[in-house]
Amino acid sequence: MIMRFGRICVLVVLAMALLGSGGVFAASTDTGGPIEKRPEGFDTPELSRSRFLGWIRRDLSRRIPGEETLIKQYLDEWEFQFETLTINNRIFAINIDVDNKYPYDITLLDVDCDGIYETKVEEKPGQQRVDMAIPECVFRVSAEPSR
Ligand SMILES: [Ca+2]
Repeated sequence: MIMRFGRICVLVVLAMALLGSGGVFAASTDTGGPIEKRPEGFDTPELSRSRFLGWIRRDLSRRIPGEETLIKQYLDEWEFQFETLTINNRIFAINIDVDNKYPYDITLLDVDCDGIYETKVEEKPGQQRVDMAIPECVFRVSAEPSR
């Protein structure tokens, strides 16, 4: 089991390295893409019913001094791949693949760290990539004393 898991991790990391960026946080151009807002939040994959594939650290330190983003990749119960993006133990975005091809097609974003993903960015082939800012709240969380 451990051997098999290790191989999956390596494959995932290799795939990410070969294909460059997944998700909207890596490469970017102009804003103004297909961003949809829904105050009550969009549906997110159910982590408890998903299969954990592995994790990677993506160095975003050019954009975030001293911080690394932890990315956990999963297969959901319908075999769609998705990944969660975490800084300071806060998941702030979920990238979802709906066509089994990189890059990820949909990003759900929680812009105020309340656990509700009220922002959806859906990218279609041929469109320019959307560059979303990382929510400020993921950095504030760590500065607050734990209660
Ligand atoms: Ca929110």
